[in-house]
Amino acid sequence: KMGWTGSNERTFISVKPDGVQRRLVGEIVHRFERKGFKLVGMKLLQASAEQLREHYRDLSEKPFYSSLVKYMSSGPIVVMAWQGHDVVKSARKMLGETNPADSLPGTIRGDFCVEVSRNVVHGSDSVESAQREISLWFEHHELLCWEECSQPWIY
Ligand code: RTP
Repeated sequence: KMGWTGSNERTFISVKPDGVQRRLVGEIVHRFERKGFKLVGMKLLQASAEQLREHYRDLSEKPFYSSLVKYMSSGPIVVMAWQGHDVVKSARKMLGETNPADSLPGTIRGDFCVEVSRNVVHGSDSVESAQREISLWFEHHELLCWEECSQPWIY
């Protein structure tokens, strides 16, 4: 079997308002680039409460649902689609645990935050969630399926 099996998998990553305000966008993008994943979609936007209620619809019964929607709409977020082998699972590892206090140093949450209610970054928890979330935040034409060029760009 080839090493490229499953390399078309995609996940949805977002830098939450606290991450944008703390200038962590570059740091987070850098980690995914260094890991070897491919950026296939990215934009800065102000999410509406309506979009966020849909994004977090599985959590609608949770006591923190409305404060979560308020937090996520409190400033711009960066939404991204990343592609690569087992990217959903790897990204969750790179993010750390939902609660930063349980996140190991070396993970994004382990390195940059302390509270579950300000945990800097979101990542899809399954391939199915990733597909749902990517189609919720991106138009089809905003996702680019690009290949490494055979031209020698680096000289
Ligand atoms: P995310 O969706 O942001 O990647 O987080 P997750 O799957 O690790 O965690 P989930 O349970 O889906 O929760 C979504 C986000 O809700 C906030 N949260 N607050 N007890 C609380 O106050 C609480 N629990 C969760 C966090 O921002 C969490 O990332």
